Order: sequence, then C-alpha cells, then structure tokens
Amino acid sequence: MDIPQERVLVTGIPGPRSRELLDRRRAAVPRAVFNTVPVFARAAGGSIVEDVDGNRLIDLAAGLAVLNTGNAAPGVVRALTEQADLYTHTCFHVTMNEPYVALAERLNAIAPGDRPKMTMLANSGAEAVENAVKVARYHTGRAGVVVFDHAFHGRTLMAMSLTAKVTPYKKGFGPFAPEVYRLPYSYPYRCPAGASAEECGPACAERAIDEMRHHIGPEAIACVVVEPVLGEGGFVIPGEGFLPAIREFCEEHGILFVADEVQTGIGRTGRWFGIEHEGLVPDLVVTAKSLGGGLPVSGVTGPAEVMDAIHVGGLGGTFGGNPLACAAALAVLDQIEREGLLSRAERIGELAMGRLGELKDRHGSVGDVRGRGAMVAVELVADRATREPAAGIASRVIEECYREGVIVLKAGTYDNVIRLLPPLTIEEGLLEEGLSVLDKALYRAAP
Ligand code: PLZ
Repeated sequence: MDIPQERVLVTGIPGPRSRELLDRRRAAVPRAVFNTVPVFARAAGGSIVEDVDGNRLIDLAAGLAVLNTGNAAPGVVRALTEQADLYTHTCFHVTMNEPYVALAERLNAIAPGDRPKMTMLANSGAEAVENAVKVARYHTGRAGVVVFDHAFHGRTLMAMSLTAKVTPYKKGFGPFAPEVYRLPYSYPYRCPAGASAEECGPACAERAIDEMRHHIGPEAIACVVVEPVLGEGGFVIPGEGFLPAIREFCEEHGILFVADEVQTGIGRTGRWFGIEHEGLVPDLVVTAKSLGGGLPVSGVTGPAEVMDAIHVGGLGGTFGGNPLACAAALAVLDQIEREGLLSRAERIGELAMGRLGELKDRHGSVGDVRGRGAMVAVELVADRATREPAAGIASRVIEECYREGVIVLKAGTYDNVIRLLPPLTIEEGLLEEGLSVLDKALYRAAP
C-alpha cells in the first residue's frame, strides 16, 4: 500500500484497538507464538507499518529479514495480482507452472559458482534446510551433519536439532534428530578458543577441524551447515579465515558445505549471498525469507549432478514453488537488480555503522558494533571490561524504541544484541530518524 514514509504516533503503543486485539490474541493464540511489538498492522508499505490505531512505525526489522525489497513493493503486488488472475496453484507434482522453472533458473544463475546448477523449491527456511540435509545425505551416503554454536536453522525436527539454543527453541520438544554434531563458531568478540579478535578465525577453525578429523571422522559427515553471518545468534561475523578453512576441509573429504543464506541472502549483506564476502563457493545454498518479498518460498540450489542424482519423487511437497510465491520472488529479484539494491545495502550499512559507532562512544553499555552490509548490530554489555551480556538493557531498548514508533529486534544467544535489518529501499532520512530513536532509547534504558 502507498503509505507516507513518515513516523507518526497518534496514540500510545499499543493503542486501544491493538489492546482489544491483544486480548483476543491471548485467548485464541498460544503465547508460545511470541511477538516483539504489541501492535497489529492495518497496512504497510516500504519501511512503514501502520497499526490499527493509525500509528506509523519505522520498520527496522523488515518482518524478520523478509522485506529486503520493502513491504508491499509495487512490483511484487503487480506480479501477484497478474498471477492470481491466471491461476493460484497447480502443485508442481500435478501440472507444472512456469514461474517455478523461471525462479529455479534465476537462483541457479545468481548462486555462487559457475558450474551447472539446479534448484528445488519449498515454502520456509526450515523446510529448505531439511531438504539440503536430505540432498547431502543422499549424495554422500553418510549421516552426520555438522553445525555450529549459536546457529539457528529453523523449528522443524531436523532444523530444530541443528539449531543451537535450547530455550526457547528446543525446550521440551526432544528427542531430537540424531547424528548432529555441534562445533565452535568463530565469535571474535567472545572467542571460544580464547584468542584475540584477529586470531579468532584460525583458532576456531583449528578446533572445529580437529573435532571433525579426530572425533566425528570425516567419513561420517554428509555436510556442514553454516550461516555465513549468524542471524538469530547475534549477527556475529566469523573471524577472517574461519569459513575458508572449514570449506577447504569439506572439499578434501567430500563433505558438502551448505550455506544457510536464509537471513544473509537476497542482497542483505550487499552481495546476493553472504558467503560471497568470504570468496567461497558453497555446494548447496539455502534461501528463503526475502526471496518471496513476503510470500512463503524457499530454495535449495546446488550442483546439477548432485541435485539431479536423486530418484524421481524423492523431493517435493504440495505447495513448494507455489506460482504466487514464485511470481513474487521473480519480482523481488527484478527489483533488486533494477533499483541497485546490493549497493544500497552497502550504503545503508555504512550509514548505520557510522551512527552506531558514535553510540559506542556515548553509551557505556555498547560493547561491540558490527555489520556486513545492511545487517548491523550492537552487542550490549553490563561492563565493557568483563563483557558480561546485558539482556535486560536490550529488552528495555526494544521497548523504548517501539513506544517511540521504531521496530527493532533482539538477537543473540545471550539475548543482548540489538539487530537492524531495514528494508534495502529505506529512505536515508527515515533510517537516520530510526537510529536517533535508538540512541535515545539507549539513554533511557541504561542511563
Ligand atoms: N535459517 C539462518 O534465520 C529463520 C526465525 C524466527 P523459517 N530466522 C527467523 C523464529 O523465531 O522462528 C531462519 C534463519 C536461518 C533458517 C531459518 C528458518 O526459516 O522460514 O522461519 O523456517
């Protein structure tokens, strides 16, 4: 919807109409399905969400990394309307639809590496992760799946098993899928190997590789699944050399290297895929979130000979590659190219990092400021010397922000990271305004 790109508050947050809906929600929807901001949307467009009370909030969360091209992007809406006019569904297993094939072709073309590729489509990030594991097991004839500390890969059984954090994601939901091995991830601000930020990459790679070589055994490992930058885990950028060393080990031992690009992909970091910053070509690339511009669609892209070796009927699902979602995704990819959103992501990153860097000078609770393209975060600490995480401050900052009409999210294993994921189409003035509100929120949350 065409909504003025302005922050406007006409009631407190939440307003009376949102409060009514909150009551209905409490009675009808389990609290386990959590929410961050206590308002209900009435309409949205670009980087603004208008709530049911008429407040307009600046969206620095992009519907959890889904709206790289903005909310209700005109091209996406047009593609959806045109597609819905023709047909809404076929199920690829019944009669096929061209948008599925066209989207597979586009993903094959933009995924890193120039060998022939193929793509299968699914609906959500978790479902695509599940499929990547199936492909890797089929290809290698091995069962082991290696993942990392702080990882988030989804909430279905295998994806949940790959996810690191027990509370809230796994508590009470076991037993989990077997043959999952978890290794340290390079976290320069809190190096698990006790190394300096500069040495964290090689030090953690050495530990992880030692574990794979001597404990698990490379011959038992089908794949390593890794986020090029941790998403839910706190926007942690691994130290230099970490991912290249892991990738090399995979190559040597016929282990598939799977890049989970669900949060980092589709332009978020200033490249199509986060892994490109490492100069690496993964075997499998998993996409979701921003791919569909708000419609549920996900993909697994990999070498044609690996993807096509699986028997007929081995992969699929009723809704995978639904024509509406594919039409939206094609419009998203067009828009990123047409509007130069990869370089916009870099520009947004520079702006935000500059501003957050100033916050570090002003607020003692800001321990670390980091970012890759338009994926930027501050990690809050109770004490800069001990780096003790300050989860309470982070919660207060989030609340202070939405009360002032700015949507930001938390992240991190220690719940102490404020992450920013603005739409890549955001106007610079609006981003600046959002960052000023964050600045004030930090004062209020930790005076
Ligand atoms: N892989 C890297 O970030 C989803 C989760 C929100 P789905 N991240 C947001 C929540 O609390 O459930 C995610 C991710 C990475 C996989 C997934 C899973 O994607 O589309 O949510 O299944």
